[in-house]
Amino acid sequence: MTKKVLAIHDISVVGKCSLSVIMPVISSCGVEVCPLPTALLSNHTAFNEYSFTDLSSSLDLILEKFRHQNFKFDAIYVGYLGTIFLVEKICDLISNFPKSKVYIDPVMGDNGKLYKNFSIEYISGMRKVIEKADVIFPNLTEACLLLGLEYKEYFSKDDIHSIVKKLSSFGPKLIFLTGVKDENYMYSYAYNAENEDFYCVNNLRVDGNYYGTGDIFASVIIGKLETNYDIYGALVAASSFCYKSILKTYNEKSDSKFGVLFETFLPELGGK
Ligand code: PXL
Repeated sequence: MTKKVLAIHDISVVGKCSLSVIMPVISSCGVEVCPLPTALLSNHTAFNEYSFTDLSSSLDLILEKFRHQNFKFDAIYVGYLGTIFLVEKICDLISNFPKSKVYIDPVMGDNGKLYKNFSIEYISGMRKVIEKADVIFPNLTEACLLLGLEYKEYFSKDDIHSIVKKLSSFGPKLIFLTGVKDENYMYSYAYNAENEDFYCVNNLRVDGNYYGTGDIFASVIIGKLETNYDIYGALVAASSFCYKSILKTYNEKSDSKFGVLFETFLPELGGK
């Protein structure tokens, strides 16, 4: 049976990220997405201005109908929330679906910096949210923020091993870590706390900042895990899909602020 994922994220109209990439990517893996938008932005927050309309006031109404209709989801996927109110609310929401697998991307920052409008309070809120998760997808910046570690551009493989292990002590059994680099390569890691397996894949570094790729990476992983790929298979599929999209964006000199050129690769996700 086709799996169903409730995806709780913002919609940014311009600058492909969050629901605009999550929906096509997860769908292309052969998994149904039920989008629950938490906010409507003109564009993502890396542009020098943006509008932000908070949609969280509709959440209670939606949840009430979900309860009346007894709607069920195989999984819940939570990402960019943007307000501390929503961070607190999301813990309640998750507890309404005890049977769903919980995937959380603690979206807060990148390249060593918090995104605009995020505070220390938000970081502590996110530490509580990830306790509810089965699987998390921090990038290196978010991992450091969650653990209270100083961000460095380069970490050794042993450091990364200890970072993912510490993250799993918050509760999630499976950690996918992105945004790790050295001079030549970008690395993505997975750590399974249940058997302590630690996986790594790498791709050549491509110059530039590629917005929305964290959302695309997590979406491929979810699409693949929900269609019975193993952890390593999902990791390889996600990092290769992101790499191809980044390389096309670079080769075609497309402005990466507007997101990566992932669309033509969707059929390769091969959902049956
Ligand atoms: O891709 C993460 C993301 C999602 N949503 C919004 C963002 C960002 C990253 O900048 O600004 C609104």
